[in-house]
Amino acid sequence: MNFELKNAQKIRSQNKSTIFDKILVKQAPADIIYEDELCMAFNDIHPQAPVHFLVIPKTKIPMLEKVSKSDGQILGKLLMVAKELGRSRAPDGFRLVINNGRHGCQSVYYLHIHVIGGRQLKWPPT
Ligand code: D5M
Repeated sequence: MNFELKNAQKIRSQNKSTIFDKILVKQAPADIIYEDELCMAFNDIHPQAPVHFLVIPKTKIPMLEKVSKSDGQILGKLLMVAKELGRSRAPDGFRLVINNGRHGCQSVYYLHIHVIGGRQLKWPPT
């Protein structure tokens, strides 16, 4: 069982501060590849492919199922940034993943889009 799967099995408070809260305010190190007033992208510490980075909003949302109608604009923004960075870093194609909750294998309760590429990916994901 890998680190993320093990972590995803733990029951946790969705309001607790996460490592991504700390990365956002530069209290924890990260390999930041993009930042603007609404979002940030940084390389995943446990990459699953040659290209594997995360895109997060600057306003905290713990998980996808907690988004509300008013979050539509930031969700669109995250997708646009993921698309732009994905296209330039993995020109042969890439995949976006949002893990949600325990069965979704979410280990960090701060909404993030995984962007994975740089090799042939398989389908279906298990
Ligand atoms: O994915 C959470 C992801 O976050 C997982 O792929 C590892 C990554 N992670 C955890 N800590 C860090 C730091 N400090 N820097 C960069 N990446 C990190 P999930 O979808 O919640 O399972």
